[in-house]
Amino acid sequence: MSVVGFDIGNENCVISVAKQRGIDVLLNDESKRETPAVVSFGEKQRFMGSAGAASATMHPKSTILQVKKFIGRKFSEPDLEKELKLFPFETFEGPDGGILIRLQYMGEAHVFTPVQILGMLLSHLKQIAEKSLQMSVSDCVIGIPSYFTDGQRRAYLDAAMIAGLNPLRLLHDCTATALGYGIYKTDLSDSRPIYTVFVDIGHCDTQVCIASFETGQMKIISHAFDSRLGGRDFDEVLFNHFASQFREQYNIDVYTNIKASIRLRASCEKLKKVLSANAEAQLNIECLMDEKDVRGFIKREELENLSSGLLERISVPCHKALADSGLTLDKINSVELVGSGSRIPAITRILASIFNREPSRTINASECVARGCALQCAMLSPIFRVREYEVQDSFPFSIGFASDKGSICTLSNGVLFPKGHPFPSVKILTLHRTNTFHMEAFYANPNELPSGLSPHINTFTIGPIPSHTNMAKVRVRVKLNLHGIVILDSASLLMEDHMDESETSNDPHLTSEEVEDKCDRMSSAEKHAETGNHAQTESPFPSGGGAARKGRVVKRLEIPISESISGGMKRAELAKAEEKERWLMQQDLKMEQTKEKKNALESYVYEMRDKILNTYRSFANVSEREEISRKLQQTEDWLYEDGMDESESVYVDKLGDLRELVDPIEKRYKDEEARAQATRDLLKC
Ligand code: ATP
Ligand code: K
Ligand code: MG
Repeated sequence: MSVVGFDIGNENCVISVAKQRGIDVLLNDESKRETPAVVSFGEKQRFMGSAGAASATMHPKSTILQVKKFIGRKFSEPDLEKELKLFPFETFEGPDGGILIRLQYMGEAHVFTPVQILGMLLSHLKQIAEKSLQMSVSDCVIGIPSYFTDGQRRAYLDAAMIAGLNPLRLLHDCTATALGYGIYKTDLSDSRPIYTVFVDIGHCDTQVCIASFETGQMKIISHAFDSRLGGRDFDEVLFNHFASQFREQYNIDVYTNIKASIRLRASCEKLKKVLSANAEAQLNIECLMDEKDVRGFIKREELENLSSGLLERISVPCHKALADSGLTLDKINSVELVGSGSRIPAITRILASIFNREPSRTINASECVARGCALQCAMLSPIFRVREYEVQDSFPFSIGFASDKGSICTLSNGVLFPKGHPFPSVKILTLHRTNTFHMEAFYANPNELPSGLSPHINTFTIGPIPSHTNMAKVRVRVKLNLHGIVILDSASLLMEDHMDESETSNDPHLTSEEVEDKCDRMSSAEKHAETGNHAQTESPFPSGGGAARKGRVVKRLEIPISESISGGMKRAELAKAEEKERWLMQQDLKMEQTKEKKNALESYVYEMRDKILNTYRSFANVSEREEISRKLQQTEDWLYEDGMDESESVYVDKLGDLRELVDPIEKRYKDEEARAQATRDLLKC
C-alpha cells in the first residue's frame, strides 16, 4: 500500500507519493514529471497521457482533452455548447441532461460520459504510479478546484471508483498548495498567525485562496476563483489573431479545418511560452492548410494588448478573496504564485499592483498541488505517521436546507452552512414530523457559483416514521463531509419516555425547528471511517437504544433515508461503467502484448541475421545458412507488409518457425562452448 496524491489538470497531471524521507514526484513512461490529460482512442487501442498527446493529431475526433471541465456539467448550460464546439470530438445531450461523448472505436460507435473518460485517465495515472512504485495503489488524495459543486465532487468519486482508486479525500487545489507550503514553515509564532495569498493560474481556471499559518496548524480563510480563465484563453487570443491574419495573408480559413486548427492552436501555445521569456517570437508552420506554409511574428507587448481584458479579469477573484477574508492588505505577509499559466510576465505585474508587493515564486508551480495531496494522504492514512498538523479548510459556497413542510429548518434565510464555514462539519437538525418528509439541499446563493450551474444539490426522503407516536421529534444529522459533499448521516425518532403532554410541549426543542451547530473536529480514530466513497448510512445511534438526557430517558429509533442523487451515478450504472472499462483495458492489454510479440519477432530476425554471419557461421553448413537467411529476409519483408497488423498468435507462430530452423545451430554452438569451458577448467587445475 502506498500513499499517493494526484493533481488532475485540464492540461497536465502530476502524481506524487509520500515516502519516509519526504514527498516525491513520480515519473511517467517518458520519464516526465507531468502527464498530459489526454485520452485518445486509436484504431484498436487507447492511448493515454503522453501517448495520447502523440496520437491527438492522428485521431482528432476520438481524442478527449480537458475532460475535467466537463465533469458534472449539463449540456444546456449557457456558453457550454460554444465551448464544446472548440473540440473536434462529438458531444450531445444525455437523457439526464449531462454531456455524452460519441466516438468511433474498433469499427463501432461508442458513447462515453466525461466521468468514464476521467476514470480512464485516473486509471492510467494509477498504472504509472504502480509501475514506478512496484506496488499496488488505491488510497489517494485527489486535488479538485474549490468551485466544484456537490455533483462534480460525486462525479470525481465515481471516476475514481471506475479506476479502482479510493480517495481518502478530495482536496481543494489551493488547500493542497497551502498545506505543502505551511507544514515546512519553521518561522511561525503561536501568538500571531501569518497570512499568505495563493494564486493558481492553470490551463482553464484561476483559483485564489488566503490561508493563515500558526505553529501546528493552517486555516483557509477564503477561496475565490474564475472558473473560465486560464492559460488557454491566452492561446485562444493568439489563435484568433493569427487565424484572421492568415485569412488575409494566405486566403485560408483554419476554422473550417480541424487538423489546421489543432496545429495552429498548439503553435500558439508554444508562442505564448516563448513570449514569457522573450520580447518577440516567430511562428512558422509548414503546410498548415491548402499546402501553404505560414509565417507570423508577434511582440510580447502586442499579446498583452490583445489580452488586456483577460489580464483585468485576474484582479476580480483576488479582490474577492481579500474582501471575504476581512483582512487589509498590510496584514498579508506574502503572495505565492503557482500554476504554469501564471508564467506570463504581465500577470506578475498585475498581481504586484493588486497586492502592493511582488508575488513570490518560492513554491514549485507545477507540482505543489500533487505534493500537497500526497501529504494530506499520508496524514489521513493509517499506515503513515505524520507530525500532528491541523488542516482546516473552508467551504466556498453557502449551503441551505429546505423541507416540504414549507418552513425552512435552519438558522437564517435557509442557510445551514454559511459560505466560508469550516469543513468537515456536522449539524444536527431537530424537526417536528409525523409522516415521511423530504429535505432539499441547495446552494443558497447562486451568485457564489460559477455562472450557469444549478444550485440544486440533492433531495433526501426521510421516512417512513413509525406511526405509533403522536409527538414525533426527528433528529437529522447533516454532514458536509471531507470531500465537501452534503450527506444526511442519519435520521432518528426521539421518544421521551414517561412524560405527559404538557411537559412535552413545554420543551423548547419542539416549538421550533432548530439547529445545533457542531463543527466536527475529527479524531484520528474517525478519520478512516469518514472517507468511504459514498454517503454512509450507518447511524451513530443504535436503533431502539436508550440514552439519558436532562435526566429523562430518550428512546431513539432510526428512520430510513433515501437520496435522489442528482450528481453521481447509480450503482447499476457504475457497475456497467466498470465492466466497460475492464473490456477496454483488456483490449489495450491485448494490443500491448501483440506489439511485444511483434517486437520480439523483429528483434529475433535482426539478432539472428547477425549471428548466422558471425557467431554461428562455423556451426552451420552452406545450405543451412542459406535457408536461414532466406527465411529471415522473408519474415522481415512480411513484417513490413502483410504482417504489419497481425494477431498475437501469428507472431508467436512465426517466431516458432524460425526457432525450429535456428535452434539446432544454436545448440551446436552452445555444446561447443560448454566443451571449451570444460577444457579450460581442466587445464586450470
Ligand atoms: P487546470 O489547473 O486549469 O486544471 P493545469 O493544472 O493542467 O490546468 P498548469 O499545468 O498549471 O494547468 O498550466 C498549464 C498552462 O500553463 C497552459 O496553458 C500552458 O500553456 C501554460 N504555460 C506553461 N508554461 C508557460 C510559460 N512559460 N509561459 C506562459 N504560459 C505557460
Ligand atoms: K497541473
Ligand atoms: Mg492546476
